[in-house]
Amino acid sequence: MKRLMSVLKDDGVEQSLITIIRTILAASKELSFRISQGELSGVLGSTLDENIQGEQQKTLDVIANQLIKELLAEEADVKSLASEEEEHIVPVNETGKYVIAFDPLDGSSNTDVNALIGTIFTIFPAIDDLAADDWKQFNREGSEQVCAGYVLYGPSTMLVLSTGKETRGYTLDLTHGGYLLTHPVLTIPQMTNEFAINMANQPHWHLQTQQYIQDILGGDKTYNMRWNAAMVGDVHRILFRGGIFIYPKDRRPQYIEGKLRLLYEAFPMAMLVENAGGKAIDGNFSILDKRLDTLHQRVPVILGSTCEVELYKSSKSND
Ligand code: FBP
Repeated sequence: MKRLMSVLKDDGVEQSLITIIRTILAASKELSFRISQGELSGVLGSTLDENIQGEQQKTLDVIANQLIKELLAEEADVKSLASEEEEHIVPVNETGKYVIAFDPLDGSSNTDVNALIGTIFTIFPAIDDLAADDWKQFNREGSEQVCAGYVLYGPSTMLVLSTGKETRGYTLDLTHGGYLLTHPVLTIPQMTNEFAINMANQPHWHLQTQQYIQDILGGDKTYNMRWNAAMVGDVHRILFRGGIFIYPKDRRPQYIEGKLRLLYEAFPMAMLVENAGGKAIDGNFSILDKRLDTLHQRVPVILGSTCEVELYKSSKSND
């Protein structure tokens, strides 16, 4: 099986971008090992601190953030970093060619129950005439990403990555510690009967989501539901067998623009899904056409099998 580095070279990916991807994945291998050790490695539990989102930080959130930040800070071609666990952007090298944003540990509520968690990342070309500490390095449209990926820490550790062409899947080979190409081209089926949403939030939903769920559960077609409470887990399933993932905006004050963050959750997942033949919208508009206005901005996320996303989009919405 082909190794990741040779696939990236064959895909014509620039050496400095390959080096940055390799660095992120070096962190993921250490995280994969520590996560697999669970209680034995002291990575479980919570800290007493809250992150910028007002969420209690898990020990793994802090460990993953520190590890990825430290390794990327040693790379000459990194200009700036942004992370779910950092309030402000982190300047690295004024002459760096790329800026990287990441969710160091997605699915935090799963860490202590041995369920699916992951690391999500996205890479943009740096803006030369802006300083490394200028947040406008990330004031970008989703379509400007040159690389998006996630690592899923599950029964096996898997990487899903796109550098602008196909979305490919790799499995971490524990015998030699490298990622091997196991899924050369991931393609999302157009049709599906599987949906993922946190049904507990139904009382707070707007009409569009109420209508869509009512229509699919009340129609002739039989649907099934799945919810991993970790976006990486739900998107992974959709990339492999189709489905629709919905985290809509709702009436709760903290979620009037949805829960998930545009920069380091929605943008990279939208690129991976759309390069696998799926669709990603905010309820009406393409997520990749959106521009980031604030670093930790939230956005409604509806993504997956194209026909189903279109069905959601066409659901009655004016309430
Ligand atoms: P973080 O764990 O990175 O904060 O991500 C948010 C998230 O855990 C997503 O991965 C997941 O889809 C969603 O929140 C689960 O939300 P809920 O707890 O409402 O089901």
